[in-house]
Amino acid sequence: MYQKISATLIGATTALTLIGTAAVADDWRAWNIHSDGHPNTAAMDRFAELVAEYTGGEVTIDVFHGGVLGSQPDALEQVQLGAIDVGNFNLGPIGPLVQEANLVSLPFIFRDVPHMFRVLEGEAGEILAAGMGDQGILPIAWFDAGARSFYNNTGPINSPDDVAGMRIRVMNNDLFTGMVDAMGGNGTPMAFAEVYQSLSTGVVDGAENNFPSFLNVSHYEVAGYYSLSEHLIIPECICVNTNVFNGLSAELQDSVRMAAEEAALYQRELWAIATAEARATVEEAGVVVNEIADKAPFQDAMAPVYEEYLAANPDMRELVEIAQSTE
Ligand code: GTR
Repeated sequence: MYQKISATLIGATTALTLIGTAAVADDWRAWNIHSDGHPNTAAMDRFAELVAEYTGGEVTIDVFHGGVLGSQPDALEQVQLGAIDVGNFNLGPIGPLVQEANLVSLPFIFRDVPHMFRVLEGEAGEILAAGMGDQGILPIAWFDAGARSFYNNTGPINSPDDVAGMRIRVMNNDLFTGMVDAMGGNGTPMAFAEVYQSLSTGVVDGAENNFPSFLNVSHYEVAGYYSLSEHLIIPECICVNTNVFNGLSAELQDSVRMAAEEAALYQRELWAIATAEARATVEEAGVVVNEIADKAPFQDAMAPVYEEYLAANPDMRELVEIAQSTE
């Protein structure tokens, strides 16, 4: 009799444990703005596979590609609210939500991509990540997004004067409108999905992006001049809703972080290849790509952007100094 009861009890406990385990399994909705053929799409698919594998299926991810869950600024708000759990985000549009994130959106703040990664891996990166986590958008890995350069349908840009008078689409962040305005142009914030049509109908004269995105969304078909200004080197993240992430056990958090870091290493490998390939493809298609012999006038033109920004956000001075003094 005793044996029978305890066997029943053990059975019940096991069943409860199983139910308990099933109940904590998390299904995440993931946002990705890119479509097939873009390295970040492959990296997000890899992230989802690795998360399922490393968590033994306790966390699963449905990745919605092509921005179908909404524009980037909208999707970021959805992450803050928890309606979207995770995504691959550019830090540019995070600036209006998280002051610290604007560090990486200051034009010419980084010397090159390796410098950007060194800053992210140091003290400035820690402060930035903490600021993002506090606002509900927790970065768990960093992607390479190369450098952004101007492209347009009028002619090559060699100096800030060539930007003067041009209407240039920028991502949603006052720093970017200020950047174009400081060259005498007209910075126009607009959702990524609207840029192709706006270029083709002349609503804007140009935009700015890296080679893989310029190719992937076919902007090269409607903007035949790409000028290597490399004015912004902005990282991207795999970012998770902070509460969703903190709600996981420590073990599951480690597994998800491990998956994100591995997916990011994969993304960086793909990125280098995709950048070279995309440049070759658009050049073959007839896009005129020009180097800019002297970028100093562009950097000089940014002095008022920094002055105005730091006057309005004095708390950011220290972070900017840490980044600039990072070797
Ligand atoms: C891409 C970036 C996207 C988006 C886009 C844009 O390079 O990967 O997240 O920010 O640029 O210009 O809106």
